[in-house]
Amino acid sequence: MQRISLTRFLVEEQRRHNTIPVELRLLIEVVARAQKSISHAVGKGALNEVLGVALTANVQGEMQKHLDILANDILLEANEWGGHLAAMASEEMESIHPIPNRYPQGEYLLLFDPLDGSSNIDVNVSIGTIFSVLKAPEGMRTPSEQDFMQSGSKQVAAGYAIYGPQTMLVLTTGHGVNCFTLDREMGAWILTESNVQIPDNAEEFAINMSNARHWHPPVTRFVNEMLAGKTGSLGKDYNMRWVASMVADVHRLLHHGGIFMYPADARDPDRPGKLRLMYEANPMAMIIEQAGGACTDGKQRMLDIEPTSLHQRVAVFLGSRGEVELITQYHAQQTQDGLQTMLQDLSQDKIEHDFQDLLTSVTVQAATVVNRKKSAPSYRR
Ligand code: AHM
Ligand code: MG
Repeated sequence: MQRISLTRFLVEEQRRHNTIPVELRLLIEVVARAQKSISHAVGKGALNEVLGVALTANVQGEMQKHLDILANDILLEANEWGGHLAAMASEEMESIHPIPNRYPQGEYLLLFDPLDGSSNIDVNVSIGTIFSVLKAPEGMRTPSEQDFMQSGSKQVAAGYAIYGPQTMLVLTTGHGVNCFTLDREMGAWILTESNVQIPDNAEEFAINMSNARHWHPPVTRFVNEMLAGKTGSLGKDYNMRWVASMVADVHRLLHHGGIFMYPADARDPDRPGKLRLMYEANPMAMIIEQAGGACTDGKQRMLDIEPTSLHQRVAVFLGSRGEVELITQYHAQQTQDGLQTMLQDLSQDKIEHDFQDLLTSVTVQAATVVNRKKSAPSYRR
């Protein structure tokens, strides 16, 4: 097998498509180097004394693990000095991290979830690092949160590293999806899968079933249809998997086909799902689309959503195109049905209202006639 390193791949990609300028290549290489260090720390586990809860909470109010913080620090440190970035944002930090003045400022913005699948850190189940790269807006001087408010379609690169039985890097720069495996002895990322395409024929779904009682009707309907198997309306037997690490669930369905769902539910109307648009949904959506799949929030294409805040949460439906289209259609149908009922109620109200008006006016007229009659002079015959 010819061994193509990450650097060689990126250089040749630039020659082919002209979409990876040197700064972007160097930036991706630095992120990939940081991911090697994180992989090393994760691999050491208890030997590194980094397992367990750190007794701090992140901006989302979730308990941080030692490794969450370590991974965050590794990424910050590795990316600060290279001169390719203007600022970074992380799921683990409240506000953005501009590049300190002592280093040159570059033209890119980097976003990351340093260690996704936190609940699996201490139990030796696959976890990962997700990242997304945006171009800083033209003319930007001091980076602010506002500069990050760009839809996912503006991403120039996205990827994740998965720390599992093998450590792998899955990357897109807008021309397909490629996977690299970490050669641990050599310390090198080697291209092991080119142009990954998500199979159309989905037979797996991933969702946290314990939330079923809170789901909205379109999700309940869709999951019930999948559970009905061959004899149901979808005519297929589906298998279910839930690792509770998005990277692991997405990595599996990228290869097997299927649909991953983390829907919004009825518990808290102000919380549209659990996952974050900027650190999880957008980079995964870019990867999935580049692999021929689809990703929506149930209503619209994920990559078209205009973000309003850095830590914004969003419902996620991603995977094989057919399944994602179906659940999105069910959401649209629910909205349509809701509107129709509203219209019906409205027109019912209107009929009642008009009838009341009519009744009032008839009563008034009748009263006038009666009064007129009463007040009319009575003639003796
Ligand atoms: P995290 O970024 O704090 O690890 O949370 C995100 C993770 C995803 O990887 C995974 O899909 C989901 O949370 C699992 O959630 P749950 O524990 O509700 O099943
Ligand atoms: Mg996460």
